[in-house]
Amino acid sequence: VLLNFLDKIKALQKNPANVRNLCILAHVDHGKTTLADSLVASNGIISSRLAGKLRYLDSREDEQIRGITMKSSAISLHYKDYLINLIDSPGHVDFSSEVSTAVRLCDGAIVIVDAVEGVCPQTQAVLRQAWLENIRPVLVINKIDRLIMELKLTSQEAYTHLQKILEQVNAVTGSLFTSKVLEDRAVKEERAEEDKEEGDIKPAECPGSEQVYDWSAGLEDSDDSQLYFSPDQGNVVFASAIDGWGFSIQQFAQIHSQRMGIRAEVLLKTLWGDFYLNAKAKKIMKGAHAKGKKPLFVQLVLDNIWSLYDAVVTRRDKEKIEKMMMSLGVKVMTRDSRHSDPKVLLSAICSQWLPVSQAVLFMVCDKLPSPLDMTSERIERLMSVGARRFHSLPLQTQELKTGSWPDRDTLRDWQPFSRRKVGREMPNQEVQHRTSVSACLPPVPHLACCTMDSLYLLMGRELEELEEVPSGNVLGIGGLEECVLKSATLSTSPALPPFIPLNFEATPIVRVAIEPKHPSEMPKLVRGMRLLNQADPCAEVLIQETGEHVLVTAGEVHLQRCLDDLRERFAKIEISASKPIIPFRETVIRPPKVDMVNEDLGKQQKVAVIHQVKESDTLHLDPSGLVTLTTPNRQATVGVRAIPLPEEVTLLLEGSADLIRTLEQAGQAQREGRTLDMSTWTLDALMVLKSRLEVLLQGRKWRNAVDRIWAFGPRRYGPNILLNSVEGYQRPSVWHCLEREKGEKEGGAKAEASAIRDFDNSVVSGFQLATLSGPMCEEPLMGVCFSVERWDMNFPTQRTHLDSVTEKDSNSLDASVSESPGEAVGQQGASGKAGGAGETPSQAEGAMAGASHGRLVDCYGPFSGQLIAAVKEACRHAFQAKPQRLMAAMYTCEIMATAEVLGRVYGVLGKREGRVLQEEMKEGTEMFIIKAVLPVAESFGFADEIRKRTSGLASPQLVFSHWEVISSDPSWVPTTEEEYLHFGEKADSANQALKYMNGVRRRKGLYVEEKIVEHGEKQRTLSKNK
Ligand SMILES: Nc1nc2c(ncn2[C@@H]2O[C@H](COP(=O)(O)OP(=O)(O)OP(=O)(O)O)[C@@H](O)[C@H]2O)c(=O)[nH]1
Ligand SMILES: [Mg+2]
Repeated sequence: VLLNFLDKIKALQKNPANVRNLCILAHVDHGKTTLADSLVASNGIISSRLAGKLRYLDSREDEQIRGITMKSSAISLHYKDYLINLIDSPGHVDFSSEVSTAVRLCDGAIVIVDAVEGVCPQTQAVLRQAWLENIRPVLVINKIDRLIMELKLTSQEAYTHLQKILEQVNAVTGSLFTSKVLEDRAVKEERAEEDKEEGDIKPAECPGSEQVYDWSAGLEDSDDSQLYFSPDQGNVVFASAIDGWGFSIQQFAQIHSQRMGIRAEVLLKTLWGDFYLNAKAKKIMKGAHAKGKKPLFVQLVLDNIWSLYDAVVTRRDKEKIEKMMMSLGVKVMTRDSRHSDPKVLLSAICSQWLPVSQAVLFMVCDKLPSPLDMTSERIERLMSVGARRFHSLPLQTQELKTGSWPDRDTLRDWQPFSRRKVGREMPNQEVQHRTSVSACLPPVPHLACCTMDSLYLLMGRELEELEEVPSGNVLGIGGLEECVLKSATLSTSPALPPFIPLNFEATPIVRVAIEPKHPSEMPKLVRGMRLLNQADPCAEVLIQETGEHVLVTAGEVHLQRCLDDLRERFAKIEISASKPIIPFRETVIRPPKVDMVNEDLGKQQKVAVIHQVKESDTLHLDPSGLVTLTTPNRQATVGVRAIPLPEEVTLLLEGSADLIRTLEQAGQAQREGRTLDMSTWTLDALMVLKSRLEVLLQGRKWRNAVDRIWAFGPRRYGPNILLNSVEGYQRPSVWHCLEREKGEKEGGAKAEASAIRDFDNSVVSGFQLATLSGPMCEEPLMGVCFSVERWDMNFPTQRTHLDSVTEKDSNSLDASVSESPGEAVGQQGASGKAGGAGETPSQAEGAMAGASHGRLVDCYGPFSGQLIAAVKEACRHAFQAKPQRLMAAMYTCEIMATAEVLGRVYGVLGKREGRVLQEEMKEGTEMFIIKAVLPVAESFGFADEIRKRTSGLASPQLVFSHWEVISSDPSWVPTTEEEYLHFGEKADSANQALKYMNGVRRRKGLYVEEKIVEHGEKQRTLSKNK
């Protein structure tokens, strides 16, 4: 039988017009795997009695135990003369990267929605993902049995409820569509503009409308009727996967048209909607709602199902059941009809009457496109990596869009999924592959040659080796583990650019350090982690400077799966993982007005803050927060001030990281004398970013700030800014390269060819280092602007003998050491400027004394290195001169709970420092939806705790959302009597920020200021009393 089956599949593979590649997408637990079971059973791979119980595609042990899917799995099925390559994806947020992979491989998707829960956060996410990949969805509204048995709705109520769900789903699609139309219009304008540049516009086509920005333009004339889910379009199936039934209204239209003598097309148009049957006139009329009549859908469809449930499950009326089975023409086995569980009989009847697999498979073959129908839009999108525009790709590459397509694959795991376009694939054929994860902006992207060992048909839990796979199919490829990391584009032609990277919705945020139980097994662990990194699209593996092996995952459940994978598949050793490492950010804020006990702070705070910076001969601080630092060789002095960025600016910068990275690459290209061929869209987006920054950075402090931006950091695209406030130092701003990309002539702001400019890069590097790890606990900075207000260089004019350097230099050092106390006194005096000003002469002297220094190297090492260090230190001190705060990563979660357990949910949230944002009743149900934010640091075990406290009624999905400043000041200590009383001597009871900070410092092996003996007095009194 199996051989037969294989032959059939192989034969079907050859006809791409009849191939359907599709995935099942939904929120967690909405019944994807259960539905897949029914489809699998229709091919006889599992028995239909087990369908829904086996969850065949959840083949991992942990998937079966936890009852959720963690990895996508694929299976090939046949239906009539169609071949269906089906991928079941996980619904839990932690695994949303699996969904990204699945949608890339498919042309269509089955989106499932739970009839009770309706549209949930992940439903929206998967609809968005399907949309972004340009794949067509069909809808299955599942678990309709719950409306009958759990919510005990009448058929009429259920109809209203189903209508609402359909509206919700269509609302999501609608908003995606609108944004798409707007984007398309932008692209069209871009084309028009380009054509104009090329000078071949036809006047009739260009009615000067570019200036008119009508938001609705294009909306009216875009056809969206295909887009929405509507039962009469045939793209909606109503189902109960667990009871094995499902139908689309076509089926009922067919049944009733024979019975009632009404044309099937008429019924098809009226079965869903506000229509009713006028029995006397034997006519279908509009306006059921207004006239209080039963809609056709209720009368002809739902009522049948409702009475079947009533007879079989609720009343167990043997006679009635017999009658119904007669009229439906259904026969069941005696052991089913005698079974003590009425559900067995029910599903036996239903799966014959309205088999869900037939309804779904028919819809899929009828409505979803074949691989041949792939739109040129999708192909163009796939090939336009990064900021490149499709037109600027080599001609040879553009040709690939039409005509014969090379092979296209996305790979994962050891039997990676992949997908073929046109051409025949043979084992041992050499192909080039490029990793599509790399940014690929340089014209010659990462490219390697490899040979495919073997090709497989993916059959859920099994693999079947194949000699060849015709194009348009999903397949497994063996033997690529040496050359593929996470994902790759395979091609026989080097002209094919790597496909755009996958859209990931999840951010890896939970990190743990991993160790083997036995230290000698370290090499195995290293290898295992490398394999894991390759196989999992979302997990990150890195080795920290401290030598720790760190694993970064999307969430707790994902972490658990990765650890299991490491133990059982990749490393095959015992491992131990540290507690999760929580990321923090460091920032500065404007001086607060009140302290921890809500007392007015006044002037005293300022003094306290400033004293944190210890001055020395090369370091000076004025009370306004300007830090001046001189390099050890005295050749350069920088003055830096830290300024908190407005919150909106930080948010904007964070959200625009990719754009800023592109900007940085353009700058790099410019420095090397190239251009990047940015698409107009990217250029526009950058200009918008610039003008939004200009709007947000208002006020005297920020005058011209946007044009003075020197760099972003850390890693050159982070949410911190280096600002050029040096008087008289002209350097082109970061935006300068845009002009060149636009093709304009280079403006007057030519780079200043001064000696000082050569070291520009060192200042940027210093800033990058400073923002990469802050002084509080060496975590990255966020939302800080470092304004460089002074940058003096004193270069010796000529070189003399090097042997005199050391001596003279040490002299100068001594001199300034003896000077420094005087200066410090001067600083404490009223005039802040005096310190800064008084320093310059000594500086100049120092430089004079060292006049014989080599230009770049002296006893302190290369000069650029000194400057980097000086800028870094200056930034750190400037940071410390301001009130510092920690920022915590926050999750958002949506929790669905019934009224009874609401209080307990709030209890758990409160205990974990969570904050409720919103609470509303889910329409048509007894459920409340609570939206809350929760610090990542407090989130471990949260989902479990909520589930336990609410006996499984509420289950939250945590998604990383943003960074938030922790309001308490980690450096605060009680000073007054009252404060001692209130907080105790250590004051750590209330200081969450200090707790977090010390936690991080301890982990990193940094010095922690802490009392070691606690409650010393209490111990003494105790022993005395004995
Ligand atoms: N009442 C009812 N329960 C169902 C139905 N379909 C699935 N379930 C139940 O819903 C639960 C989740 O089903 P799964 O098929 O594992 O859901 P899933 O969407 O694959 O979940 P993930 O893969 O973890 O996202 C199981 O307990 C099923 O028995 C249905 O039609 N009616
Ligand atoms: Mg599943």
